[in-house]
Amino acid sequence: MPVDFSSMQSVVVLTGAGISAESGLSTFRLKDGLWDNHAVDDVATPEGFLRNPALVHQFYNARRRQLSSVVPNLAHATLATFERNFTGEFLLVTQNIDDLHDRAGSQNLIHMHGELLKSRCIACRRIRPVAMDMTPDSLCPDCGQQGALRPDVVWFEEMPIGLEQIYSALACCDLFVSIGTSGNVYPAAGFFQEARRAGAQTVELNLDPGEHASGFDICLYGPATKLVPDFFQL
Ligand code: BV8
Repeated sequence: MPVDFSSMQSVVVLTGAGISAESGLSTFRLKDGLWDNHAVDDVATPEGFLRNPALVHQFYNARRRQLSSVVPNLAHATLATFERNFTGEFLLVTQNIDDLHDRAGSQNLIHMHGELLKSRCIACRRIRPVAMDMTPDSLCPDCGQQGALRPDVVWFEEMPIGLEQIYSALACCDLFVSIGTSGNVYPAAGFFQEARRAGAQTVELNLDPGEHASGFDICLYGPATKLVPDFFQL
């Protein structure tokens, strides 16, 4: 179902784990997903990290190691190409902590749940690129503190990144496209309502209907590597 992009001034796209599925990265809530094999409270909360930092580091180390063996897929590439060609404002907000949008060339990109390839020191708060495994014995390269490094990701009950910029983009967008997310996690799951409130057309591109499918103007279902190029007419 083509959309007339020529009349559009501002497009906001939200992505979730589903856009990286065809690159070989696990999603969270589908069968055999990340949450099937790990208790969320144990690996994606500040309390879980305090309780057992070694387990949390193992969970993120395994996901970080996997990044070197996957590449962006056609859906990631399509969004980067569309952004280059689009004459209006384009913002890509991802819930994903992988680097596939970055490697595909997306520029105006917010990782609202943080990034797997960054570490944060609880002691000195410095954020740095990280490619190696971290353990509770890792030393902070800035302040030297042992055991203070954590993945620079947003866990449950922590404040997502870039919300002010995201909400101001949603308040004036003509089109909001949600790709590969189940719509289970807030505040991302509520972005489509903010866009609707601004009078935007809302679109869900997903393998199957998300939690809020009935709230979108256009819903198209199938694999992202087919839906996204078709929708963005590239
Ligand atoms: C917040 C860590 C306050 C990083 C994640 C009590 C206290 C505080 C907050 C809360 C609370 N109770 C509830 C909340 C809110 C809470 C929340 O939403 N809970 C839910 C469970 C009800 N949210 C928070 O805590 C957030 N912080 O609220 O701060 C605040 C906020 C605003 C203003 C003021 C204060 C923090 C949320 C971030 C949590 N961190 N992970 C990591 O390990 O990755 S959540 C985790 O879920 C990931 O980040 C992931 O990105 C996110 C969403 O999952 P999806 O990406 O949608 O993945 P999923 O598997 O679910 O779905 C995949 C979809 O893809 C499916 O629909 C499938 O059909 C589709 N698909 C599959 N294959 C394909 C495909 N589509 C297309 N093609 C394919 N091939």
